[in-house]
Amino acid sequence: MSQFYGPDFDELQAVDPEIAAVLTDEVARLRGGLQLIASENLTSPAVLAALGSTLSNKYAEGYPGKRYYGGCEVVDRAETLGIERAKALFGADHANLQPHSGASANLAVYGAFLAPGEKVLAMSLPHGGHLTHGTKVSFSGKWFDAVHYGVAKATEDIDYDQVRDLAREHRPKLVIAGGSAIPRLIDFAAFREICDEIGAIFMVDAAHFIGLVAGGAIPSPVPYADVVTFTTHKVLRGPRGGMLVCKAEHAAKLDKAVFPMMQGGPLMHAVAAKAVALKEAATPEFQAYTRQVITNSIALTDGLAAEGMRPITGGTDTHLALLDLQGIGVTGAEAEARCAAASIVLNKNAIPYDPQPPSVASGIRVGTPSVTTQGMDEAAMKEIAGLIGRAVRDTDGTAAAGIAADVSTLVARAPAYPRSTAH
Ligand code: DSN
Repeated sequence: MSQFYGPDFDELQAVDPEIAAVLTDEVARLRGGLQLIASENLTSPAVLAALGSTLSNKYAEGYPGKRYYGGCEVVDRAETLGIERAKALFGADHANLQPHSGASANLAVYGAFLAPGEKVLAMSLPHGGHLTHGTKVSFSGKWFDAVHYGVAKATEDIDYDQVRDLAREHRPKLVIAGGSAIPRLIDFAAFREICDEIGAIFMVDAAHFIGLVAGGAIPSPVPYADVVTFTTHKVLRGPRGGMLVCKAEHAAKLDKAVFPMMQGGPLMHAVAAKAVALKEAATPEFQAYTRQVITNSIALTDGLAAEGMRPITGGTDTHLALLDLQGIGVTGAEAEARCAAASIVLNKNAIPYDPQPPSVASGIRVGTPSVTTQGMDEAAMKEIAGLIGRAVRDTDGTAAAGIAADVSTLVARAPAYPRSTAH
């Protein structure tokens, strides 16, 4: 018998059938529809096993070999393996696997380098940035003085002239590149040059695309940035959580900012699961996966353009695309709801210079991490584009059931979690 005391679904069903039903229903939901949220993925059974383990029990405040609790010698091995794997995978001097989320990792960077009230320059949320990059509703905008750059109207891509002008004018202490709706590659060298000119710390929030970097499918920000923060659950396909890698000179400062400045005890089951994901990400299979994610993303974007949806920036270089639906007279909110009715899960998204409020939005965001994990290819992307095209035009809901049936046929060919018995 195995020494491992891990997930036992029968036990959960006996103790708490209501929550057991939530778990099986969620697997059924994942298997029954198309998951096109750009920030989601289907993490592996090995990662899930580490997550559902007794490592969840252990208090381990501190870092490997320097804990504030006894009994950490076993969990230390998981964190040390994870740190070494991250350093090797990303070619980084230092890694911290403890941030509970991407937002926590970003909070730690602010804490390490800025005093309250100091200036940060980052991409504006409506142009593709992130809540934690200085929006007024987040700690980052409440406690720090945020200045925002955006995209140029003509190209819909980052306006590097504006970044440089704002940097010279405001002389921020921290400059952030990255966001949650940027379909194109970012010119990290240009940001580095701007930061060097004004003596700013350069942070890349690579949450969305770090998996593509891990797989070697796109260039890495690590050689350019002082610190790279990210989540581990997007293209990277690990557990829900955060991480950061940084230059050696910032290691001690950032470690102290993660713990004890911003967080208490690390979630050691999550740290172990991140280590598993980092091992999986170092394989040739994962590298091929990341290349296919982009191939699929381009195919899906082309297919959606053929359906009358305008790709922001004219296309994509990454796992995600942003589509402007104004040309077909549909709002992002309508598109999201109509697709949901047809078992297609995606999100409405503001487009640059959007005339609609964010709750309505003129666009949708789609991503290919999950469907690519399921093994779908470019031909499937063309089918998906056609299904989305039908769904968004379904003004009265009469077509939803038929589209959902076609979705069901498509996903049956490449199901999520094929070994699951949930149905
Ligand atoms: N909410 C994430 C996303 O969907 O991109 C970013 O935090």
